Amino acid sequence: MNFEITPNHPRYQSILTRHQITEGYEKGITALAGVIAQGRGEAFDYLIGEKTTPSAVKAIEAAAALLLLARCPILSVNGNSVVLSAKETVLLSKIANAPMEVNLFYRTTRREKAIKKALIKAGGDKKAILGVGLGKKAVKIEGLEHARGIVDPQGIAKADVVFIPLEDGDRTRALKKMGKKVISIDLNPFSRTAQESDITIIDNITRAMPLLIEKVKKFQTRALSEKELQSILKDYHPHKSIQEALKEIQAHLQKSSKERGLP
Ligand code: PTJ
Repeated sequence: MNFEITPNHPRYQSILTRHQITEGYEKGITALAGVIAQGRGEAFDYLIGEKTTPSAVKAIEAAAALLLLARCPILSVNGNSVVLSAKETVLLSKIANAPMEVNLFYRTTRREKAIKKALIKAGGDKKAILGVGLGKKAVKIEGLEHARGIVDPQGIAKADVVFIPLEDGDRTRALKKMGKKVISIDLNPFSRTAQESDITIIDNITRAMPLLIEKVKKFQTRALSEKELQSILKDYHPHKSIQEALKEIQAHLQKSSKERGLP
């Protein structure tokens, strides 16, 4: 599909993102439902004000601390996250020493392979990409029917911390039931994923990933101790963070109404 738009277009970023998702669909990377998911995300991004809010920054800091404290972290990758953040996912995987696992809601062998290829193209090491062509090696997550519950025994199955950008609620709940800590990125503060994760980053993946990388690097450069990382985590409360995000949305809507002269 032809894509002709210049960065001076007022909706450049949004149109570029939409293009990445639809192009991802044409290449067999993104699921058709991923196009809808992006639209849903965008609607919430409008409400948030299309910026990373203070509560999201706090959640990102807590996520960076948890990733560094993890014994066995893993980054779950799906069709949407890879087209929007392949390079960042690969970089985060390298610096946080967390392999990537292709874990799909709409799983097909073709999509698994296409996503792996996109991660390799973005600089990913083949050996750090799990969850592809598992066959009989696959482990089932209890409580999730057919393909949705398939995980890699060397990846999500044995991880203690699972990073799940743009996930569906059932899988978040199932991972929690398995005793794992879950970090999610989701623009919708009302989604079950957002409500049930240990850390919920209510922000656009395109803004949150670079910030998360920056925080991980900062904590590593400062050589934060386990105790210091634990104290960052202790300062974060998932439900309080969601409440703050809702207040930020309210404040943004009130400000926007005022600016437009609405009562
Ligand atoms: O690639 P697959 O087969 O694993 O499928 C991926 C999708 C995303 C289609 C699948 O997991 C799905 O259907 O997810 P949901 O239930 O639509 O949830 C996706 C969530 O991500 C929604 O709550 C959206 O608001 C949110 N979201 C969408 N785009 C973004 C986003 N959050 C952050 N940044 C975005 N760009």
